[in-house]
Amino acid sequence: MAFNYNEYLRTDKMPTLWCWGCGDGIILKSVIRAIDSLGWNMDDVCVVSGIGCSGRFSSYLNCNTVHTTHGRTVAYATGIKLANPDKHVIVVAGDGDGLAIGGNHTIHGCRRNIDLNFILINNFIYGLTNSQVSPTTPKGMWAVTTQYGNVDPTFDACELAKGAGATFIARETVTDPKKLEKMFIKGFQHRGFSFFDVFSNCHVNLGRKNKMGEAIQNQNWIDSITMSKAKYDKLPEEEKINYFPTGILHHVTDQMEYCDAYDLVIEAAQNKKKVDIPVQVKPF
Ligand SMILES: Cc1ncc(C[n+]2csc(CCOP(=O)(O)OP(=O)(O)O)c2C)c(N)n1
Repeated sequence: MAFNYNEYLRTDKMPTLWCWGCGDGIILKSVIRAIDSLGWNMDDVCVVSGIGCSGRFSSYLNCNTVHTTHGRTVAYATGIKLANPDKHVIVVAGDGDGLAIGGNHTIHGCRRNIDLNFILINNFIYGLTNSQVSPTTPKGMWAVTTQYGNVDPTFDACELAKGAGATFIARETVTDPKKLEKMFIKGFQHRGFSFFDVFSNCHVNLGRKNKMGEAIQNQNWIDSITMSKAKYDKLPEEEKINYFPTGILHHVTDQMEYCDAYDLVIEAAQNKKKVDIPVQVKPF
């Protein structure tokens, strides 16, 4: 029997505002399929998104949703999770939203290891506002704010998340929705900060002037810069600069989750004692 997406969607909001061929719809479907596989009740799910094409994500899912201010998803989601620790909180942010204006919040969400599912929709550009350069726009590419070519180096969002202390980190792309779905199923079950770097195509605003103006050309480019972690690990060091590894990149389960840590603080405050946890000088 065909999968019934409508059960999970606000069908009155269809069609979406996303451009034809946009990868964001693939991510939406993969998230729905993961929620369905896990048997989550939509009343127990809260989706928090920022501003951007990616920000529209929360409008389309028929669950508790908050469409927050640009770059502030993690701050809102932290409050929501602390007040409702038994709910599943999914955060959706673009590369501008989550790494530029909201980069600070993203770092601190990772550091606290709060049980959020943070989906970075990484399309390498500010999509909604028409092609401003983002922290993941590759060096050398055109953007409306880098008309002569972007000279700013980019960075690996997963490495940032790892350095900041996220305990589940994975990357997949919209060109393989099955892998995307599997990644979400695995990461959604992790208790702690799950960071998903999802490469999506924005052939309209990134592709237009960068010789990949069709969805398929932009997706082929995404395929050309990614490979499985197993293959990536075997590459000579000097070749690694051309590729991003995909799959589960980091997963640790021995770090305390933030709602649990906060419970200790509440208990300590009630007993008028200092919280009883060992001193730890590095994240892990
Ligand atoms: C405080 C603030 N600054 C700037 C904007 C304008 N703005 C809206 S969306 C956006 C960038 C969106 O890019 P990204 O986060 O990469 O998401 P995408 O649209 O590509 O999904 C900007 C700069 C805003 N809404 N609020």
